Amino acid sequence: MSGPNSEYDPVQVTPLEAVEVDRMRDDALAAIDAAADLAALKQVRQAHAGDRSPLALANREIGALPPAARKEAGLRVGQARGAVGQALAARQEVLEAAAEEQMLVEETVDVTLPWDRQARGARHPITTFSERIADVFVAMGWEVAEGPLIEAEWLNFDALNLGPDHPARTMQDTFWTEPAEDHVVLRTHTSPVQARTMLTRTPPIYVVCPGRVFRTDEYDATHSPVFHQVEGLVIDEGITMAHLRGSLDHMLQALFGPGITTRFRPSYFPFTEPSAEMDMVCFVCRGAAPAVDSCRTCRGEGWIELGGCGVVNPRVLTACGVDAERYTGFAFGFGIDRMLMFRHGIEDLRDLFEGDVRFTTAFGQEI
Ligand code: FA5
Repeated sequence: MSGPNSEYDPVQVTPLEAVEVDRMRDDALAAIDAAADLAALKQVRQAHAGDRSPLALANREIGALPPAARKEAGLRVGQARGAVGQALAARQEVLEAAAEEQMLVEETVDVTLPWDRQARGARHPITTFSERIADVFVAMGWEVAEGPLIEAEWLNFDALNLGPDHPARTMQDTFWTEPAEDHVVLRTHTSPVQARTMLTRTPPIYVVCPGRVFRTDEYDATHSPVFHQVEGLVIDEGITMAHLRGSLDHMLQALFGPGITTRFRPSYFPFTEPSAEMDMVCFVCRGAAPAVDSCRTCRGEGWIELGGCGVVNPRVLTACGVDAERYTGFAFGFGIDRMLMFRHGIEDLRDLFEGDVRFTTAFGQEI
């Protein structure tokens, strides 16, 4: 017969013996110490502090002890688990700091290394400004029209009331292609797009056409043999010079800011009658320059010349198949490069074409 039950039976609760609990704690502390990185520490945490770790299992045994033995065993296991928890937290901190330091070393960028990045291009200011102009009209419901750069002589001149012997043909010095019998030119203005549009569409017509044009002009600070114009054409019933003025005032205010006023000066173009040169008040001195004689933008004029415009000549309407009894229209053709020069205070037109990065960086070109 066995003897009476003692209050504490070490055979049944081996995991709770002091030596055993100390061993579990020391095993855990050694494993924590040995964990070389955060991933290893995660595994150690699982093995020595997780739900199925020896200390957790020992903790569960406490409930099975006689009440008098629970306190001492609970204290022992609790202290051991506390020591493991603290060691884990301390090791976690050390390993996190080490990982961060290593990341900083690995990801260091040596800013003194030679630079080998390919420069990214940017769109040319003439392109972006042309699109901006077109956008102003598109927002009013106009369409963008296009035509070829190499154009039939008839569309560049004859259809626009510039017959072969018309003296105004010499106003635009022309590049002719060979053989001459083909009667093909590099378009001298964007106005042939007017003719093409009228020949292919029926009114009402509201189109804007930015594009490249060519003339045998000298290359200097205000002229280039290759430059850009924007053409506008409206054909509808009851169109007058007032509509022309309103449309252009709107365009200029959208591009140069509110309060920009305009003026017409009498002029002559065979394809418009009456014709005018349009000026806008200098957007820098607002017309004060003649009095103060100091504005670099308008060179003391107070006004900036933009280009030609007028009411479409009925002869042009007829040549292009539009009923001149029923419809009237207006047209304009402005130099985009010159407008851009004024807008940005560019003193020499050649800066726009020569690709000097000191110039183009100001317009977003990256180097
Ligand atoms: C014309 O070309 C007419 N087709 C404009 C027009 C259209 C009038 C519709 C009426 C109705 P002009 O030759 O003046 O007009 O040229 C217009 C603008 O182009 C000029 O005001 C100027 O800003 C610009 N321009 C002319 N030649 C050059 C050049 N070589 N380099 C840079 N810009 C130029």
